[in-house]
Amino acid sequence: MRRSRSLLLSVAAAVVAAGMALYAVTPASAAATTATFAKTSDWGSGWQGQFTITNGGSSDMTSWRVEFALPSGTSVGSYWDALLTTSGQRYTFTNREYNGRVAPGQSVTFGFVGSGSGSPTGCLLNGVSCNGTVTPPTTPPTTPPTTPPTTNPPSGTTPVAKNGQLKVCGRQLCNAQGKAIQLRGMSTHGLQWYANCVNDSSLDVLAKEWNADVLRISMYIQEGGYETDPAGFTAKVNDLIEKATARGMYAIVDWHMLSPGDPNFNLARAKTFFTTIAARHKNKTNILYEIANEPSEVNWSSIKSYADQIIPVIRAQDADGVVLVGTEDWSSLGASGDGQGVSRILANPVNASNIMYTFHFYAASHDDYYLNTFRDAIAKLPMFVTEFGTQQASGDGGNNFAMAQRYLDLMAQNKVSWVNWNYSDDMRTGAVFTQGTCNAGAYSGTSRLKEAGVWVRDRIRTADDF
Ligand code: IDC
Repeated sequence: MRRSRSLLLSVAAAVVAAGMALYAVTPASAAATTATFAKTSDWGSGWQGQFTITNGGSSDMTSWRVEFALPSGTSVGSYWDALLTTSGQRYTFTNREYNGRVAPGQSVTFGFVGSGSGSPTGCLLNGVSCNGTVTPPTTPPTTPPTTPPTTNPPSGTTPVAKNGQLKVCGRQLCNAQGKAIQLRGMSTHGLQWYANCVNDSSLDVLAKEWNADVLRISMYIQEGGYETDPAGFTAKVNDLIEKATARGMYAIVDWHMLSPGDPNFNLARAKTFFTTIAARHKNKTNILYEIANEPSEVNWSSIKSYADQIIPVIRAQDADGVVLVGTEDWSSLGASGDGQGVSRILANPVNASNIMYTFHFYAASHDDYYLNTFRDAIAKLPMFVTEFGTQQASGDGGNNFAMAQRYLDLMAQNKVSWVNWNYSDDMRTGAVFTQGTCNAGAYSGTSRLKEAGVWVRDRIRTADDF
């Protein structure tokens, strides 16, 4: 009896020793796998929080579950990139089908909005302590050390100096004095491709020779955009905002989602991005937020739901910035679909004030049917044309200047602001500069402009009615 017991004990000791040896050769097992929490913004009565789950192990994690408690008076509202079950004050988040797998050394995040002032406690990741610190509420993100201090707009006669903070009044865009105004300007091409076309000298030309009122900063999310390098693209947008500001132009921060067409696909990214941008630039008077470039293959209620979630995130930082909301079927107000987009917006408008809806058109593709849809919308909704071209919807092919002029006349009569696509030297006809212009750094005058460039420059240069 004694003998077999001591045998058992020594077997047990060997197992423990083997286990420890195993642990020693693969040090990064459960102990280094963490779920860390941070409040990415806090507005007193609520906050936005994010968990980062990091696989410190040596094999793939195939699913995850994060559980924690919140004190009474604090609860979870909307959330993203996870599924949620609740039991009283206990919250259990599990992975979505697309983010359950986490390779060694990799991280995934999910986030949510908390109402109240408490923070998560008793966190468990897959049933084991999260091992991460629950960081205390942080102040909104501060300026990254690499970006220069924020710029003050010049005084004098620039568009921003004359008009100040814009506000939607009725269906119009109004300046700080309450006067309805029209802005006209240019959109960049995708910053992942043509950032070399937006620099101090090209923007001097845009502001001083073209007399542009507004620069649209077009940051793609997919196709090599934001999702590949959030910090890098955020820094680039910050830099271009400062450059527009220094020249007295308005800046539209264009969240250039395109494919997939459901803006909710990028909701978590949009929340992170717009929180950072709005916190940094909230004291400027020249920022407009375009939250969804071109939704497609998604119904209006999903676009509205996205807008209803992202606008409070922006407003928590920058209470008075005008927000521009994309519309059905590539911001065609549904004209590229069943044509009923305007009535669906009217029946179920975005739940916020100080917003406008967007319309995009390409004059060689979008004739009277689109123009009539747009005319109808102008009479009923606050509208902003954040993108148009004089050519086909591909941004290429022959120009239809006569059709484009009909749109411009309608917009002038109704003081609808517009932005043309695009201020780059891409090979397509819709890029204003001939190929090679940006490398040559020769933006001044008209010798480097394509036909569409000459045409739109003439129409941006005419006097403003501020
Ligand atoms: C086009 C660019 C083209 C690029 C393509 C892919 O001109 O170089 O390869 O995007 O994203 C839009 C979009 C805008 C399009 C533009 C022209 O908002 O991204 O740019 N367009 O096709 N909607 C209608 C037309």
